[in-house]
Amino acid sequence: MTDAVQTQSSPGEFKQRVFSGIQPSGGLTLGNYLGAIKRFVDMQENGIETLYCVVDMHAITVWQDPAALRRQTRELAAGYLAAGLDPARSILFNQSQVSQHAELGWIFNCVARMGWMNRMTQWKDKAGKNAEKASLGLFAYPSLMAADILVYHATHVPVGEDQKQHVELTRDIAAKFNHDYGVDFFPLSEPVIEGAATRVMSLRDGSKKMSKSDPSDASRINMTDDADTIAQKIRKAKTDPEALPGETEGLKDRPEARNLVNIYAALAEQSVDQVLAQVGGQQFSQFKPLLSDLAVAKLAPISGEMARLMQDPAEIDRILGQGAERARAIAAPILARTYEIVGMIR
Ligand code: AQP
Repeated sequence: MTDAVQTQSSPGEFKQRVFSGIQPSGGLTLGNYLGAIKRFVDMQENGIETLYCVVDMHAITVWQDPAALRRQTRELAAGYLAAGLDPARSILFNQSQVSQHAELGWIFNCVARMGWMNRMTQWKDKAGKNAEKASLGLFAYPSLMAADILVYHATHVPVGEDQKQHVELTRDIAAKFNHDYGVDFFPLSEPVIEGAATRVMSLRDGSKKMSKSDPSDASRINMTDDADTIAQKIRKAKTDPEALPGETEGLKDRPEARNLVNIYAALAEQSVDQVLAQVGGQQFSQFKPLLSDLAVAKLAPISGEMARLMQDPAEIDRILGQGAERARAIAAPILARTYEIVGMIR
């Protein structure tokens, strides 16, 4: 399908290609939408080649009930489609259908260093004090993520702020591989972290990221929440007693207020300054209903479409299968060349 795969060149000479993924480790949140999917759609509209993956192999680094994993994989694919990703223009697939990810992941396990993995914030957050009991997969997660990106020689990776460190590690792995084998084979991929909501915070705690696996459902807005639930969660969102400031500077040291304004700005596609010019001086009792109305107006069409798509799981599976075939056509020659560089007889 592609004639653009480059198997030898210096990092600067790679064709622009975008790759990103989301784990089907729960339902999609507003954080995933604003920090990732909305950006995925923007990049698709820019005419660059785009691959978007449901990273099911990452999801099982923590326990997933098999039936729930299947449902969440389809629901995430439905979220991609409902938000505007077009399978004719973007390659949409689930990771486990393209075995090249796991194969390159193994090679990168042998390139990456234990110390690098140990320094990953997500590893420390997720394994915490129970590192001894965490899966080996959770520890090696960033190495598989590097393979996800580099098996396509992707040059750009749209992600939320929390994934920046993993994309930087991907660059380190690419650079070490290139150095160790004396090649300029893998590009140094760039994270693309843009927009007003690159880090959407929990509605219950402005110092914690909004996350699909947070035990508190009230901490997040799920893409499948109905209008009443969204309004209720925003009404109960933690705030402070002050009125909203007129300028961005006034949000300093007010994490909860900053979070709600950032969410508003991202949904309204305005800058934080523009939003504050309109709502500065308002109490939260005035601002929260505005935010609810906006969130419902933006999210309801997406959740409605997700529900419609979920009624035909066979069609979702067909789209993922077709995407996987196109993804394999790009990944296979890059992996084959990698094996050759490493010295494997094929
Ligand atoms: N709160 C967030 N704000 C902005 N962006 C976010 N992303 C996740 N949460 C936020 C972005 O969504 C993409 C997919 O993330 P992921 O599913 O691969 O893993 P994650 O970052 O660990 O997301 P979650 O929701 O917190 O999942 P769990 O709870 O399973 O760990 C990434 O681009 C991420 O930056």
